[in-house]
Amino acid sequence: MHRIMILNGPNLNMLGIREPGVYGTETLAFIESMLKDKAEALGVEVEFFQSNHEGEMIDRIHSAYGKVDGIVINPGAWTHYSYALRDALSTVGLPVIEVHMSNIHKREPFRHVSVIAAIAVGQIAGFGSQSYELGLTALVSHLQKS
Ligand code: CA2
Repeated sequence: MHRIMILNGPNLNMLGIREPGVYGTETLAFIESMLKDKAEALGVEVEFFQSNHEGEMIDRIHSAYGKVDGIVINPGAWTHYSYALRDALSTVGLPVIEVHMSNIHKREPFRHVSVIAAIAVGQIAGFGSQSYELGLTALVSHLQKS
């Protein structure tokens, strides 16, 4: 059975708690429980991790090496500037799907750039919490093809 890590970067622990207008009313715990159901339906195992600390996230990515088959990540604002996160993801050599709840391409110009996208299998943005489900589905079909 494929094992998938679902990662969330800074401030995403605040989903559903602050500014529901921007990112919706669902909490991260709720999204993770939806993803657990989706994973069961797809026949894969998932584990979740969220951090507001870049080094902690990088350590977690390193720990995925040899233990998981792929990564779905919403890197939050790190998306736009963290070469350290990008290097960590490319170092472990696992397929990565980048997801965003909002459509980063129709927001402020600094959000149009992703330093992660070039090392990802693909990017999904703009579908709210469904972006995660689409990302998980895309990763599973990628793993089944390879
Ligand atoms: O659209 C996305 O999923 C983002 O990755 C979310 C990040 C943002 O920096 C990216 O440009 C796009 C921000 C997450 C902030 O989450 C909050 C949750 C609740 C209240 C305030 C912020």
